[in-house]
Amino acid sequence: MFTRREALLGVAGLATVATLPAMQVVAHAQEIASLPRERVTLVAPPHVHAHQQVAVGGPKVVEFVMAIEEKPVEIDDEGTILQAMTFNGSIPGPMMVVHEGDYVELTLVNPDTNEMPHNIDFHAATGALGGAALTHVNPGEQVKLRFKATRSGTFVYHCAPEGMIPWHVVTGMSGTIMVLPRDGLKNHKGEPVSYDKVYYVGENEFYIPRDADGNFVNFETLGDSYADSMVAMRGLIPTHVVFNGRVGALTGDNAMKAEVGQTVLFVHSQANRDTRPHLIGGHGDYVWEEGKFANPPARDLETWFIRGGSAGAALYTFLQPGVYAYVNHNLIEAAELGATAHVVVDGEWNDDLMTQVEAPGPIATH
Ligand SMILES: [Cu+2]
Repeated sequence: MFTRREALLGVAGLATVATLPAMQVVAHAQEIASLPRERVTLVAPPHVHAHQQVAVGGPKVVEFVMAIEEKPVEIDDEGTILQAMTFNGSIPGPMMVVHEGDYVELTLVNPDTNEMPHNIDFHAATGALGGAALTHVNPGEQVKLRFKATRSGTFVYHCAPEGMIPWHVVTGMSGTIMVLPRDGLKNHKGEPVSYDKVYYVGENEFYIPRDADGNFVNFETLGDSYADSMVAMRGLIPTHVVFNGRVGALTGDNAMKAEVGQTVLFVHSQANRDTRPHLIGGHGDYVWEEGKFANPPARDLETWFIRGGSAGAALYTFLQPGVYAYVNHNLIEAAELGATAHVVVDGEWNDDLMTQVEAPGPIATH
C-alpha cells in the first residue's frame, strides 16, 4: 500500500536501476548513427501507420513520438466516464510497426497538463524492465528511449510506474508494437503470406466504482478517482470489457471494413487479462496466438486465446459479404459488457459455401 501522495508522485527509485558501460555505449552509438532513419507518424487504432511488410534494405532507426494524455473518456452510451490515462490520446495507444533488427527510438512526452508520472515497458525490448526504468517522466518532462527489436512478433507495451502499474494499465495505458520478420510473414510451410489491410483491436477491461445506489461514479479528476478505482479493481470483476476504449467503438460508422477476397490481419492485445477473440461466421486462416512470428501459425482456428499481457495476430481472407461480429467469445463480456466489434464486408455471396435451401415456413409433415 502507498499513500495518495506517493501514488500521485510515483516512486523515483527505478530511475537509477540501469547504468550502461560507457565504452559500449560509444561504440554502439557510432554504429547506430550510421544507420538510415525514418520518422513515423502514429495513427489512432484500429488503423495502423503505413509500412512495408517485407523490409526494403537493411536495419534502420525508426523514430516515434508519443504524448501521454490524461483525460476523462466516455466509455459507453450511458455517459459513464473513465478518468483515463492514454498514450497519444487513444485507448489502446497506437500500434507501431518495425522490422526485426531495426532500432525503435521513442520520444515519450509527459506534458505539464498531466498530473501523474508515467513511463513505458515494451515487452519487445530487452533489459531495464522493458525500458520502464529508463523512461520515468514527470509532468513537464520528455525522455527518449532506443531499443533494438531483436525478436519478431506482436508485443504489448504499457505504462509501468512503480507502485501504480495496474491502475495505469487498466485506465488505458497500453498498446502494441508489431515487429515483422525482415522477409515478411510466413505460413506453416514457410511460404510467404501477406495482408491487404491490418486492424489493431486493443481490448481493455474497466472497473468503474459505483455509489451506494449502484450507479457509476463520475469523478471530477483523475486523482479523485484513484482510491475508489483501486477498491473496484481489487474485486477483479470488470464493469466494462471493451475494444478500443468504449462500448461499440468499432461498430456503425467506425466498423472495420473489408471486401470479399481481401486478406486482413487482426492484431489483438490485452495488457492485463486473458481473452478469446472470435470472428462470427469467419475463421482465423493463420493465427499466431502468442503473436510470435518465429513460430508457425496455427490454421483454421475458430477462436484464439490471447494471454493477458500479450498481443496475438490472426490472418483471414474474407469469403462472404455481410456484417461480421468480432467478439470476445466470453459471450457475457461480448454482449453485456461491451466486447463486440463489427467488420462490414462488401462483395458477392458464394452460395456454394452457404445457402438457405428452404425459407422458414410451417413444419412439414413427413
Ligand atoms: Cu502511466
